[in-house]
Amino acid sequence: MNPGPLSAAVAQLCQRLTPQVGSRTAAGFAEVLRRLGAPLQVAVAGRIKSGKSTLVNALIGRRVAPTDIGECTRLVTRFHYGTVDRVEVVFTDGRKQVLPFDADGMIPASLGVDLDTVSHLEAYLTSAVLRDLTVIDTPGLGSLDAASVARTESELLGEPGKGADALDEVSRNAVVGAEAVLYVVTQTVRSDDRAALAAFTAATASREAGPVNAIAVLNKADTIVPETVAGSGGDLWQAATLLAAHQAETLKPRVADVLPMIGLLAETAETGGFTSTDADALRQLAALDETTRATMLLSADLFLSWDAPVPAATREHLLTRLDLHGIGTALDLLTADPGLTAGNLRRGLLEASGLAAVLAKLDLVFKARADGIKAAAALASVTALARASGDPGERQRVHDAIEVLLAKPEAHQLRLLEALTLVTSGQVAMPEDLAEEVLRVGGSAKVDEQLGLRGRPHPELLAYALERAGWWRAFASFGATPAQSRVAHVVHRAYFLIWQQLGGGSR
Ligand SMILES: Nc1nc2c(ncn2[C@@H]2O[C@H](COP(=O)(O)OP(=O)(O)O)[C@@H](O)[C@H]2O)c(=O)[nH]1
Ligand SMILES: [Mg+2]
Repeated sequence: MNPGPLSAAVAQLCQRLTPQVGSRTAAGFAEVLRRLGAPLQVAVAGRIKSGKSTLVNALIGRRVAPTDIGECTRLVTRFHYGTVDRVEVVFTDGRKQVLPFDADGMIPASLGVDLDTVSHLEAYLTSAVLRDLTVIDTPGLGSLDAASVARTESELLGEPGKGADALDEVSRNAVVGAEAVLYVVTQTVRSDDRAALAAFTAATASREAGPVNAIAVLNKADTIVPETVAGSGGDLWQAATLLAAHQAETLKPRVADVLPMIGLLAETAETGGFTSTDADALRQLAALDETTRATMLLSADLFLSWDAPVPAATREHLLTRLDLHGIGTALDLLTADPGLTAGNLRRGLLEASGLAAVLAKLDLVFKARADGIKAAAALASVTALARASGDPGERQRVHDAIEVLLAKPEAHQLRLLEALTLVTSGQVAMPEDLAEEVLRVGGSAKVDEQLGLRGRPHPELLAYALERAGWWRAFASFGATPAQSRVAHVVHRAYFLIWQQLGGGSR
């Protein structure tokens, strides 16, 4: 894992300071260094049963996280890259115990140990995605009843112990420890969805973790009734896209984007859950007359009970692996091309799942920004460690070192990320258009994207950078509250540095 220039600068700072601080702070620095060198930690968060574990399986290309029921769905599991597949139970006292996978190659749904003694699970798998990202599956923020939603929120807002239960505590720790969040929502973003997201952005921002970078998926797109979405023209994916765009508006600026997705199809297509037996059964169903097919697809009950040449157990299997919409998609693909191979049918289903767009977004938002995200999180931890040390001399030394680092032009990106966190977490209120601008400038390492002028000619970039630099300086001096002013100064300097980088000011 290549840490990148910003992470390297913070790592150097930690190493240089280590001999000058007490042993507790030094131990903290060692942990910061370890995290700087590790892949970006992405927590998959969202309400219970929104499809988090299903999505985790699709991402890592293996059906290894139990979904739906079982005690492991109530635990945090960290998925790391490892050359030998292995799962460990980590107990609250630090003990570890290797866990065998079950017969299907999954983490067993039941552990056979007292859950109260378990901290979390660690899984090591040879999955390409895990080389760049450590994926953290969480039990879920928010529960089915309002009371536990309120509990979760108070937990997240940093009032542990106040009616909090152990489950929410572990979720919170996982998210607080994460450097980025993939938030799973379904159909309507409820107010508690939004509140939970706001709460954990605030929690992570005010704690040691630094800025939270979040994108969201609108999962279970297959359960949307397109007729209920104005402008969809009765098309499911169009309806899902419209709903996702609407939710992106609602969740902005905490979430960079919301992408529609059918996690179940992605999981089935990506994890070997779709076999040639399944393909054969679907082929038989596709050969049925139009009316019979349409009738069977009306409901799960009809699909299972209608008179047809496919055994009930196979139908049951198809239903759990694809659900009705997925079966319908497969039948359409087979009707269009009856000679479709099982492999191509699987690819067709994968395409219909929306996973490709999610992976591309992950790449763009998380992997490309991993250096900045990790460096800012590390810097926030270093600051917090120094603050907690109780030794004023030590605190001053760390503070001074950070100031020196942040004064360098190449480290301004870190200040910008800090400012971004203040704005996205709501700690500094900004008018929406300005918040968006901060997000844009701080959200990319590419100059044209920072300026919102992708692919535009150089003179245009140069002129715009200068204009915005001037605007933000004026805002910092005249239009802003003191908190806004601090952010504005940082944004002003960011534009100024962009302008310089583009050759402005040189002859
Ligand atoms: N129809 C449909 N079901 C899904 C989808 N994604 C997940 N599920 C199902 O929703 C249930 C809960 O999923 P799970 O991943 O365990 O949710 P978690 O509690 O958020 O981890 C499981 O039965 C999944 O098969 C989807 O996109 N469409
Ligand atoms: Mg789960």
